[in-house]
Amino acid sequence: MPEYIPSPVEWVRNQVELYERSGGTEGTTLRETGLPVIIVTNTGNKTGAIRKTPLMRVKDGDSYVLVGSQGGAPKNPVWVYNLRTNPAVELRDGTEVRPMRVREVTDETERARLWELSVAAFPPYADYQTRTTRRIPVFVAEPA
Ligand code: F42
Repeated sequence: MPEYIPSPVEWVRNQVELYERSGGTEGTTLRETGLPVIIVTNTGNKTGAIRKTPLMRVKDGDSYVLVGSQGGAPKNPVWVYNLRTNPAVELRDGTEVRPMRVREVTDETERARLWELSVAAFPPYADYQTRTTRRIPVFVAEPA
């Protein structure tokens, strides 16, 4: 079994800990926004270790949209590279945990639709895109 390496960022690590310890009944929203969060368990592309990444919950039918916004920072979050290398993930949405497969969205029409859906679920994404010159990566997680 690969080892689990918790996030080096304290508030992120704490959110994952509470979310999982409570079986998905506590710690399921983003701070003061009250908006729902999912947890994506992914595999490190360099270490092979297990990583857990909380992201905003953007649902599209049975799928989820994963937005690599990182608050509009100049660089992609490193989980983006993990997902590009290892698309098999486990996705927790509240009390439900399911194996999923992730793909990066490259088709412009599809991306536009999913971006709109993402901004509707979490309005700050629009602002984050204006803060950075990089194109924010968008992935879809589909039931495996
Ligand atoms: N981030 C988003 O980008 N979008 C969201 O919608 C979002 C929502 C959200 C909600 C709640 C919450 O608690 C956090 C939220 N975040 C959101 C933040 C998100 O969970 C991540 O913390 C953030 O995107 C940064 O991701 P990161 O993968 O860059 O994390 C860094 C801090 C990190 O963990 N770095 C590790 C380290 O040791 O420095 C390395 C982690 C790693 O995966 N390493 C790879 C490996 O092989 O193990 C190598 C990676 C490489 O290619 O270098």
